[in-house]
Amino acid sequence: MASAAFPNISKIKFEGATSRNPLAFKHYNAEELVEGKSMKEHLRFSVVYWHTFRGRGLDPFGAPTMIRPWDDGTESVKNAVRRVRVAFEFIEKLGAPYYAFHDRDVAPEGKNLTETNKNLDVVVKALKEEQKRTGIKLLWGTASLFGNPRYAHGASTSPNADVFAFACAQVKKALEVTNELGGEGYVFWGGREGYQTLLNTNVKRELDHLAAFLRMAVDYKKKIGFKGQFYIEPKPKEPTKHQYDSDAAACLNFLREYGLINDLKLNLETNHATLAGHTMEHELEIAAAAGALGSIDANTGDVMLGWDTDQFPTDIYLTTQCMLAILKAGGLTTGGVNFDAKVRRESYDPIDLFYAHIGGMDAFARGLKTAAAIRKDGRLAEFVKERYSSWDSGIGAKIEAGKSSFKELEAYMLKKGDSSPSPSGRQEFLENLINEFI
Ligand code: XLS
Ligand code: NI
Ligand code: NI
Repeated sequence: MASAAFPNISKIKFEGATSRNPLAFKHYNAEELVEGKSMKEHLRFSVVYWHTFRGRGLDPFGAPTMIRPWDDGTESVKNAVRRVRVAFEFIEKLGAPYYAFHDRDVAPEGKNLTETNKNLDVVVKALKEEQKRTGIKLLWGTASLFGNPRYAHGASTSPNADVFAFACAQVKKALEVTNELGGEGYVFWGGREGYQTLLNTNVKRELDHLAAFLRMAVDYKKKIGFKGQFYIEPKPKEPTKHQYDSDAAACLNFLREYGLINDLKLNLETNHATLAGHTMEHELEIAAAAGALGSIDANTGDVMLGWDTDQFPTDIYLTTQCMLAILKAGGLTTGGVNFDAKVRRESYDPIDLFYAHIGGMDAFARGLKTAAAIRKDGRLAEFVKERYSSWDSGIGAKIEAGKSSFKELEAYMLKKGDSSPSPSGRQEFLENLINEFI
């Protein structure tokens, strides 16, 4: 490496809960075992290229505030390659095992697709070298099908068949590159797959096209022998008024309707859940119930603001609930805790990138430990089990086994006269129980 971008920062270490060093982990201790597995394996932390290395603090009201000393401000391939070295210096010092990127985050577009692909190849070579040098792996790759003006009306849901074709060509290349880099997954986030107004939109045709696009991606994945997991990332709005992949349930329904349910799992993002009017735990539970919990984009919104603020997660109550749901579902297998989060526009020093990620990692480590303690205690799970105990034997077990009928249940109730009383839900008792551990 030429010269270090973060010369005053050395590898971030675990110093324990009593440390007052802002550049140390207080809770994330990579090798510490929780439920028999290391924290590193449980959490599979990942740093995103787009916010962390391309975010410049631009907003609709003002110019970039994050002027990075290593960035010469040009869209050259040379600058892009230099940025790769910086990114890996950062991720290595942080100690995150994974990263994620969009094709257009890492390499600039050329004047046509051929040139764009060539630019990407040059940067991918550098990414590969850095992966090899550091042992950092690619959690997932993806393609930006929303940034270029050609995608203003959508990519696979564009009314223009040529735009659809371009998106397919772009994803073909992104899949090849992800495969080349040993990526463990590939994400489809429907950047502009939705509509601004129904007045100009043929919803049925657009949904059919989205499915056709995903089907071709699944075929191509098999063709090139890419073994990574495919994910679809729900989000209800932003940038379009309505995004087709609006929440976990909508995505699952779409995947089932088009016969894709075995090919894609879900990549759930906290701020997208809240934009959809759900909690993240809700989205995790819905995905897990369908056997489709894949990966998470860890961030948080602001309860006072109705948009995708993509803040770093620091709320321990939130991370505890996420980890309770994730542990219950058997953990993140191919997925990870991917920080799809950005520092605030006002936090423009490079060191803020460290503070942000350290805080997010610590918050999730704490959530993991707390969730494991709640599970070890067992009272919460026992309560839920007991609440459904009428289904474990007798008439309940018969219904669950699919061996009853309206006729039998009528006879049962006529004989009994009324249902047995249902015990209290004990919400407050359970909320207090959780707080015993936080
Ligand atoms: C945007 C999405 C995006 C995806 C990757 O809101 O979260 O960043 O994670 O395309
Ligand atoms: Ni995301
Ligand atoms: Ni987002």
